[in-house]
Amino acid sequence: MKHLAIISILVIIFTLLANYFLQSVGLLPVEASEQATVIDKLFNTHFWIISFLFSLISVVVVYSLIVFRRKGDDEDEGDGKYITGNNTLEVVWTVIPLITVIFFSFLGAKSLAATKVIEPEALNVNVTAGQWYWFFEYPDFEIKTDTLFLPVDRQVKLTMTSVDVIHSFWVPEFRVKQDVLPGDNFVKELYLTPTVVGDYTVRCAEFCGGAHAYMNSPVKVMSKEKFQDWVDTELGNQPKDPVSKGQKLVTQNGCVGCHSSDGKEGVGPTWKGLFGSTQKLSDGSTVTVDEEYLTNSIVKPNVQIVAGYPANVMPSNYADLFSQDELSSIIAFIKSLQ
Ligand code: HEC
Ligand SMILES: [Cu+2]
Repeated sequence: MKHLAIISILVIIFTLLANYFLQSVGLLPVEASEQATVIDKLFNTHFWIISFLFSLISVVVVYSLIVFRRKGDDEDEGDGKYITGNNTLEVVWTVIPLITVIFFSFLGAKSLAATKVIEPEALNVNVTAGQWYWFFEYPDFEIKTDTLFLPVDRQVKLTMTSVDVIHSFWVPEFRVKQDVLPGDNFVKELYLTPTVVGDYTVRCAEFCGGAHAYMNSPVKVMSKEKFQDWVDTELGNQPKDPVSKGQKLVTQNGCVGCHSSDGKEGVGPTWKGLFGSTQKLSDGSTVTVDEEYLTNSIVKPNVQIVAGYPANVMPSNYADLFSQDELSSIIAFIKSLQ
């Protein structure tokens, strides 16, 4: 009884330690899709079971080795007790694993179903795999590309086919994986809802010949606005006149969260009637708002501070963010607000 108590406590401690170890070695990359959350839950449950089984076996073995070893003055070299069968024990060690396995197949089926939930407003992308490339088509926009561009937080439905052998579409951060088969009868679908903006890589996860290992393509998950921007660029729908271009830029880059175009007070001064006016600065001086002043206010926002407004609030990285052309479009837009 004493041994059983000690072993139970040790098993619990080692289960916790083993699980902590499994969680902290970074077995899984970032979780970047809704489907990944489902899969990771399952993974984590497995980690617990693995930790427990590992501890149960190794603790009992190591404990027996140490505690039940032959002591120095022990002269008895006879055999141990001969045991032939124990029904209770056999039923227990059959039924417990059986229930565990059935439970996990239930969890597995449930998770699989959760990764296949279809949302009606999903973005359609047709994926073609070939030796050795990925190719993507957006039927709604008639865009073709070899980089997979995806908007964040919107489901995408990948309709996939291969032109030659079997490939497999896999972005580890999204967790879900799907074989891509040749032939019109074997078109496969995969549903993804990216949740983290960033750059990923789609790999081929099915050996498909010589350059299989290099069958990688970039996957770019971007904000909804950036995605729309990309679509507009691809379709040649970008505004061409500087004022509309500038308006688009200030909306996309969040300037309008602090600056109004209609005279309303905000975190920063309104842009209405700004150009050509005389602006009071916090050091008591005044300036006439011209193009040079506007440029400086955007790229070096902390040099000249408008009186009555806080310094160091406006982001100071716009010099790196905007090209010369974009800056002049923004200024053209501000100028137009008379
Ligand atoms: C987090 C809030 C914030 C954001 C975002 C922001 N600004 Fe500002 N901006 C300010 C504040 C506060 C001031 C006033 C203090 C100063 O002069 O730095 C200011 C001042 C300015 C001025 C000078 C205005 C005047 O009346 O003289 C211009 C021009 C300007 N911002 C343009 C921009 C542009 C273009 C963007 C986006 C690319 C932007 N700002 C984004 C807060 C912001
Ligand atoms: Cu392949």
